[in-house]
Amino acid sequence: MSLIAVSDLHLAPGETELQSCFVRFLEFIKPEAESVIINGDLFNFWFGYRDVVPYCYVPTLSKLLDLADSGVTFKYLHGNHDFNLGPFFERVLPAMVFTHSLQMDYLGTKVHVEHGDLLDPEDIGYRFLRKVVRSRPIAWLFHALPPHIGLHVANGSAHISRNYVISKKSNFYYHCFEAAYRTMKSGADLVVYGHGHRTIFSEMLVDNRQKLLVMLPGFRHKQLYFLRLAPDRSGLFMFDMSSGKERPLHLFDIATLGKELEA
Ligand SMILES: [Mn+2]
Repeated sequence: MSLIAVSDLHLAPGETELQSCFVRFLEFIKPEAESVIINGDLFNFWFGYRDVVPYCYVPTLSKLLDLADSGVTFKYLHGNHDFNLGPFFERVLPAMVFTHSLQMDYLGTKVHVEHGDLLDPEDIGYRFLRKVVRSRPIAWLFHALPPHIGLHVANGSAHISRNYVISKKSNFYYHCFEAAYRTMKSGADLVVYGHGHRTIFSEMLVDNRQKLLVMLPGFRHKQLYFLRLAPDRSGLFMFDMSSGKERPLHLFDIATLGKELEA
């Protein structure tokens, strides 16, 4: 049995190919997955309305339910595009929802998962915007507007999406490593981020212990990148949407993470 993590797939209305790939991927992992972590930005925009879900996402939602029916559990971390998950994810599926980060133990390895939109402390403008879009008046406005209008406006402004690249001027990746180092210093053995839309697979030595930082990029060149934690086959993998097969990118032995190196 394995734990699977994905991030930043940015599913969007009208882009059925990527959604079909995700549905196919879910079917692919169904026999082995014990738990699936969605590390934010699964959708380009999601708002948890009280009574409706956008019909364009029915293939994804029904496949998630299918996995839940077969015993798979879900953990969903807020992204910056999907932070108001609402009844479907919180009560129907249901997923355990995390607003910022999640810490868990997997086979003795301490795992820290975080979307990553707050890693850059210099990005004051984003922090302000984040507070505004997550405020009660904005949520109230969304509930008050007919869904087709709210979704139209939000999808229109959220298309920064998959091809989004962190600004060259930003020190995002520097902050990423710095935050990971701090998190490892306080005990984590494996740190998993998303948000950057780039792949990072970096072994780090902290307090003479082997640690690992992974950044999941979402889709890259029609491949869905995912992290698998399993006793015998842990690693960063790519799922190819045309062949429906997986390919390992970096494998690692989860039993070595957090272990002290011999002098
Ligand atoms: Mn993001």
